[in-house]
Amino acid sequence: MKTLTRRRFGKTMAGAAAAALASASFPRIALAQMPAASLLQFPPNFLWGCATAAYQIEGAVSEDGRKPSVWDTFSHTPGKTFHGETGDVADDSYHLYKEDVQLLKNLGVKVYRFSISWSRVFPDGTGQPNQKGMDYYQRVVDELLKNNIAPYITLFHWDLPQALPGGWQSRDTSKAFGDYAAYISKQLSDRVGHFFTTNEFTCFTDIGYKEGRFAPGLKLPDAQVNQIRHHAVLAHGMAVQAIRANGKAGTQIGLAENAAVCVPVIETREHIEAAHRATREENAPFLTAVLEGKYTDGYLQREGANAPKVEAGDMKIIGSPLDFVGLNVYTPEYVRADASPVGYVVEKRQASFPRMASDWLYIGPEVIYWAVRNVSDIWKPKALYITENGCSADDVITADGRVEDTDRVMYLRNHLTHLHRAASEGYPIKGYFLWSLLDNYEWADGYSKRFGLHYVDFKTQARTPKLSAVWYREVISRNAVE
Ligand code: GBH
Repeated sequence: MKTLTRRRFGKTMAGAAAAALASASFPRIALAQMPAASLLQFPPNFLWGCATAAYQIEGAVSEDGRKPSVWDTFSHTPGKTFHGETGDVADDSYHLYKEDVQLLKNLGVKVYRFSISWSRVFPDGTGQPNQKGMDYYQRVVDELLKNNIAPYITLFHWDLPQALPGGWQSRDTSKAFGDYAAYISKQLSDRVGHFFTTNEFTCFTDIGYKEGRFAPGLKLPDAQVNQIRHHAVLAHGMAVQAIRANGKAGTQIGLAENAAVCVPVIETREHIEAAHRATREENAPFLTAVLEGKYTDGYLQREGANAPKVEAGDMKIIGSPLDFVGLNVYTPEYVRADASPVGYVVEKRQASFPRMASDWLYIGPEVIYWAVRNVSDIWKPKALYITENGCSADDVITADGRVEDTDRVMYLRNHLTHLHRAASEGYPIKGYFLWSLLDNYEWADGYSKRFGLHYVDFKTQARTPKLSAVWYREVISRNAVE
């Protein structure tokens, strides 16, 4: 890998990465040597995958007619991101997508979740589509299908077209999102069977408009933030209806949500019930609204005069039936039963609670079991996917091109063990998308936090499989975790 220092390395890269994956530097244990009984076997046809997002990997931000999103503007504003880093180049996947598909193929994944940059396809957010932008996604889909990998598409992963007046403060943006979803589903649903509307409501509403740490970097009062949240869930519902009306019959629609995951402090009936109550209330503006078609009384009471203004018909749109729920799962909230009116308390985390390389990434592998179980018990979705799970680690590449990310392997192995519990108890969990295929632009953290199975040298764009990539390939080939 050392020799791959060219900016563009074309076909050699995929070959080199494949060779590194298979190389003697990570000797493989023959499957026959593994006592089958010690493996936690996943259901047949379980879908193993990886996830990425457009602004985090594509680069090519002004190419072929793409116009800025709010993240281009935000990242180019001094002081907003780590060292002022932007997604201008990122992983250059706009040009290197074929190599990236080979990385997926070498892992053996069956599914790949990626997002579309709205402003690549509609540079102004609405109006005329940009054919060249659309063509890129057609090429990516072609390449995936050619390699027997099913594309799962996220329509919105935070990169809102800058041109939309008022952004999510405007109800017109929800409508524009529906129109964009209609267009994409017409273009792609002949070959793409699964769509996610939005990714993680809280990150493009609260964090963007209330805390100001993500684009567009505003700090608005609660009443306005609640209205923004409402526009976001409304946009989701409008997109669901647009895809149903314009996509091929049978197209599967869901969303990818980082719901607050409430883990009972002790697995007893009272704490489990408290975790259920907490799950509904802690997710009231978002997942609960989407899955119930209403805001909880608790949310409306808590917000009082700041509650969102809801127009007739909105809640029905927001609650449009889904084919599946996607959950992005990272960090647990520990909940215990309590005699207060809400009936639960979210515990404060002790200072000693372990975490990965990102400050917020507390480690509690049972989070993935409870994510599936709480959502299933409360709302009985037809199907669930883990749409993201993974971690940052302080990866170091050795002179001979190895990344021994034993901490990431530990993190993933433990999470999959708990996911196995959910599958074996019969919850309808269909697949798992590991975040992420490769190191990428980690939003406000710039390139300082690495989440990939593949190490990316951002100067050369060389991709190197980490130990975790080799490990994940084993998981996939055995359909089991050890
Ligand atoms: C996901 O968010 C995103 O979907 C993905 O794009 C991202 O790369 C990945 O996880 C890893 O972060 O600034 O300390 O307040 C996960 C949920 C919510 C976690 C926002 C980080 C901000 C942390 N994220 N949060 S902090």
